[in-house]
Amino acid sequence: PQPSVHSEQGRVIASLPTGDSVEVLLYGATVISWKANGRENIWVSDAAKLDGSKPVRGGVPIVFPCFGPPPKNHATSALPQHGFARNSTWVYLGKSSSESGKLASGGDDSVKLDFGLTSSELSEDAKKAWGYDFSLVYSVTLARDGLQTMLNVQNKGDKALEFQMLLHTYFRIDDISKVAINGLGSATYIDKVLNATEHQQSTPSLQITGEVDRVYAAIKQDTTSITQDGKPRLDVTRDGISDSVVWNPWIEKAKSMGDFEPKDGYKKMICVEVGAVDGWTKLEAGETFEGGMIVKSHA
Ligand code: TA6
Repeated sequence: PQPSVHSEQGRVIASLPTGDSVEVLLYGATVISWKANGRENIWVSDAAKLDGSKPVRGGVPIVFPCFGPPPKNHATSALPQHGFARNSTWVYLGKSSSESGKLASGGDDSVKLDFGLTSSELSEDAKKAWGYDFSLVYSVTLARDGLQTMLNVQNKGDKALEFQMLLHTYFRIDDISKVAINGLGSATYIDKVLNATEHQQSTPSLQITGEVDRVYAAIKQDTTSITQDGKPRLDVTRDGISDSVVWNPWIEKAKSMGDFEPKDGYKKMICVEVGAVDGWTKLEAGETFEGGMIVKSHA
């Protein structure tokens, strides 16, 4: 049997003969579910808006062209936090087998879904706030026990542009107190909980025992692993990008977000986000960038 893909009320759902599946909202091209060996790997808040009224709290929001609150006196200054990609409606461009994907061997054990967003499809506000001519193609490849998402950015204009990008993934885990994040040992990071001071991670493994909001830059090892009870759970490999953010809002921040439900949901999620957020990536006229993640789910 072949993979199956169908679209319904603003979302595209793909599934494999194994039962693995992925669901993508056209709003933000936001992955809102990825099931592998019968288990949901993506956390979405019970109060997440899925109607396009605000970015999804959970899933894999696409951060572009700026990460966090935009800087002052910059081309992105008038944009909302994390830019416009996650609150724009994307176009489903179609499916293909994914010979090209690094993740899968193609054939009937994988399927690639493509989504597009160009400057002409932006809201008037976003166009006014960031007047560049660009084309984004976001590919979501579902394979057995694996998910790959890649963002392709093309500068379609005649002047250089610069951007940041990040896949803001909310992974679902059983119990945050039994989770460790490995592969970031000895990397330096900006700690946004300690007013953006720079630190070096001393231990090879990071446990989450309170609010964590760290931006790791230029990480040497390309894979960051999430373990549960000391066993491998999710391996996140960066492809074409070398920065990562680790975020858990913990109790107070979870309380302060109206669309974060249940309030103790911070115990069931961990954001391990991959991107290019340390400084800005510059694209000359006509140039293209591609970066993303390959995630493996362990049974
Ligand atoms: O990825 C971490 C972060 O930048 C945090 O600082 C927090 O702001 C989080 O993103 C969520 O941002 P949002 O705009 O989705 O509420």
